[in-house]
Amino acid sequence: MVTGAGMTIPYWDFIGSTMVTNNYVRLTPDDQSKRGLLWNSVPCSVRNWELQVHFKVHGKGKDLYGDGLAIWYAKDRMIPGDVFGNQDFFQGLAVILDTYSNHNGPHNHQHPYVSAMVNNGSLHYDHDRDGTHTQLAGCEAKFRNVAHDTHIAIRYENDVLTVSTDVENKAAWKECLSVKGVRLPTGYYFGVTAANRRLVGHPRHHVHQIVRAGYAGEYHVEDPKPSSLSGIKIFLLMLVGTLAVIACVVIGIMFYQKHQENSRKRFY
Ligand SMILES: [Ca+2]
Repeated sequence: MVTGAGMTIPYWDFIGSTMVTNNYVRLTPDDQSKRGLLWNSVPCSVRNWELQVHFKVHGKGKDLYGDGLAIWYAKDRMIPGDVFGNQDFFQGLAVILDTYSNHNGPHNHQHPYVSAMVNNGSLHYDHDRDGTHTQLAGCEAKFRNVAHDTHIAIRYENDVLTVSTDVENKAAWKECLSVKGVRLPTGYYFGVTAANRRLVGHPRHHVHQIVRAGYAGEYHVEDPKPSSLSGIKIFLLMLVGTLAVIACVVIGIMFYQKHQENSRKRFY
């Protein structure tokens, strides 16, 4: 797999057809057989979080197909594969934005379709059935080839997974799915991947912005990380405090010397 092109982004890695520009990350161009991967390099250490992704799926003409894109919270990162650019049999969460109706199995929804899937590494994502039998829940969302901005928010709080979209240019979140009892560990990585595998219709998949909010005060009790984290925090605070005191003393001495100099000057 080739390394992506363009600028670097701190704490993000990318491979495949991914290209980074000033304004967006292009995961796939409008060509066949492309896949692009973008992964954060810092594992998520908080129990509760929200990820908002501002994205665009667009291309020439009205009949867009492609595969679509997926937003990940997964154990392994940067492994290309057939699940919207990422490896199959993944461990973690996938929120899939499927733009192509493979439609070989019974389901009664339209595409584009947003769905969530949690996997412990044993489940295969079945494109032929559009992932229907492995999904937790899903909803239709018309995010394809629209002129306005499109957003998705994935919120994971107290084992409740909620996915909302803002794709109708109303500047308001619309709940797509909400599932209780979803167990996800800390220490996994966030990523966004996309793929164009079809013979016809290859949309460009762009990511414009990714915003993550964590709720640092809400660690689970059994999570051992907070103590070491707060230890580092205390050390850093002490370091900053010490540096501030040293800076004050140095500035004080300089001010005093300057003052002495000035008062001496007055006598001549
Ligand atoms: Ca599909």
